[in-house]
Amino acid sequence: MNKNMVKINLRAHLSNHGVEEKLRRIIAHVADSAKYISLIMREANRKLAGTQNSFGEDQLELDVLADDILKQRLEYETSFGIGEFASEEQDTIKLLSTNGERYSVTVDPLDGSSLVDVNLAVGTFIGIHEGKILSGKPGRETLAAAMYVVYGPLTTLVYTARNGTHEFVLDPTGNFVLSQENLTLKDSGSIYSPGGLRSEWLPKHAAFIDYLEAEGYKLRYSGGLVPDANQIISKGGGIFTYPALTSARAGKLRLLFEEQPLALIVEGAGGLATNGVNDILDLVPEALEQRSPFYMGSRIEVQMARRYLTKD
Ligand code: AFP
Repeated sequence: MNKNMVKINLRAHLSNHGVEEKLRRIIAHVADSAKYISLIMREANRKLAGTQNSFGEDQLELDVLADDILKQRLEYETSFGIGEFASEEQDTIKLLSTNGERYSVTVDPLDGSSLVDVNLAVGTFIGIHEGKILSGKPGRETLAAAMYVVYGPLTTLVYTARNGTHEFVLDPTGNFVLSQENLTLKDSGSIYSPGGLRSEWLPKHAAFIDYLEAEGYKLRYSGGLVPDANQIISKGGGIFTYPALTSARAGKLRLLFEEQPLALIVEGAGGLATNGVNDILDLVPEALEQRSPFYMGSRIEVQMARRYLTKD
């Protein structure tokens, strides 16, 4: 960044974009929580907590801490109200306020926690919903904003409040400073990020990946959805896939916690996200544990995926 350029922090950006006041406050407070999470990551306690999350996965102490930091901030901060709160680390929806609040929040506090011990980038996903979390409506109608934070060599935050998709970097003074306004995916890119064991892919998905490889797409896969998706978005194109598997027909990734927030962000950047047939944002979340096959990235690759997956 040019030294003489005025730095725009997240709060100022939200105000300048006319984001509704309560929504603005929620985003700003989640960003503050992410700062603390990035600090505790530096203390590098990579031990298991000895507990399991609602999906039966072993939790790290960091998973539990990140979850507490987010939940406590949203529960006790009084400048806005949160109706419901759901976390990938807990098995039920918590009602944080009974005052008929406008927004509810879903969090995946530390996505990719199996990468913590090898010091690869990990992240946090947030979805901010109008009304209840399981409202019987598609994500497209209920998601007011979404964000993710990447804890890598830099801590970066990408958000959309349906006002484009924007990236901020946590600077040494503890401020999230605008680094890229209106991130935009090109119509197509040159990288692919294929999740799931190849031996468990179904034939139509395998044929699509063969196509990408024959076209010369380069493989980029870390095993962390936040950094893998962020790479596609930051490089301006390409495709991330986590398909249906022979052992798991709905794939691995969770609709509410990971896929719909990411879909809002990628659509805000001009890209697409689908389950192979329908847009991810057109799906109706019916349960916290709901999963779906997932294809996200630039338009041409995602449309091509859809063509392969719906071929007779
Ligand atoms: P962990 O949180 O257990 O590391 O899982 C991460 C994740 O949910 C998502 O971030 C990755 O894209 C995906 O799993 C990777 O799954 P594979 O290990 O099957 O590649």
